[in-house]
Amino acid sequence: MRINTQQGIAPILAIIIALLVVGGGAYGVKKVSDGKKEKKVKEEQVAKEEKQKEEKEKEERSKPTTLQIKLLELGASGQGGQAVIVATGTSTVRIIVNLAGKPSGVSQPAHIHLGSCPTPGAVKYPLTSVDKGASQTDIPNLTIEQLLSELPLAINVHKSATDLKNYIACGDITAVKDNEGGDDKEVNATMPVPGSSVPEMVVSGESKKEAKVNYTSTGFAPKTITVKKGETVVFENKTGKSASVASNDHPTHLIYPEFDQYKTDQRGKNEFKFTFTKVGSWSYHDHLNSNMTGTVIVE
Ligand SMILES: [Cu+2]
Repeated sequence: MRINTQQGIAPILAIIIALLVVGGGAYGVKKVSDGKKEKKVKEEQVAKEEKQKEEKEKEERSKPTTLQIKLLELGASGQGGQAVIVATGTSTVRIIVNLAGKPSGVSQPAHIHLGSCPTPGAVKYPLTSVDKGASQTDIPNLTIEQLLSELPLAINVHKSATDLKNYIACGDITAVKDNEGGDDKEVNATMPVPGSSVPEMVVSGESKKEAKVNYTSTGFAPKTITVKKGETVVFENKTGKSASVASNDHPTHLIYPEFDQYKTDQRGKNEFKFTFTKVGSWSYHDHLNSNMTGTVIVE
């Protein structure tokens, strides 16, 4: 029997062609779908990046720049009020305390304490004493975020320097921002505070002499220094940390109340100049590290 080659091969060829077409088609389809996949991945990435950017911006916007703290009166003091914590510059926090109600005739020590009202713990940051119902304090090297990371903290006002155990107003610091509702809360860092002016230093005598005390990580040197009445002592902080020179006893600073860096316009500075106008032996300490002590003898 003669084999008709043409007839025999034709079906095989047809099958091969068919296979090629199907295979090629499949390959083509795969290629298209790959391309789609790539595009999808790219799109997803772009969307993800956009979302991250948005979130970052949102976070930036929600960074607190002002906190409002309600100060509740304690012991029926009649002196409730409010405190405002506001960022001034990049690394200074200003705390403004305003008490309503009948103002006390005396200056009223105030601090940020560890813990919560009405029984806060140790003093964390001393504040300017409240005078005629108002007080303003700048704390350098601090941000509101940092402050919030140290919670629980409470602002506490004492009845008087001689009656510290009696608390008259207290408010827990919370992360609630003032821009969440409310319309009467416009506050700015330059808001004047009545009664908060820094008292002028009274210098008696004409002595311009200056004595120097260096403060390093090992302490004040010289530890005891003797000066004449009217002489100025320059305390230089070389510890690399925040410090605040104040008369003893910690934390009331009452033996020489004016000799307290926090109460002067040199608050937060590394150099504190103080002119001694009272004869006596004045022990002092670094209020932020109260184990560090020294004595100025004024003759
Ligand atoms: Cu102190």
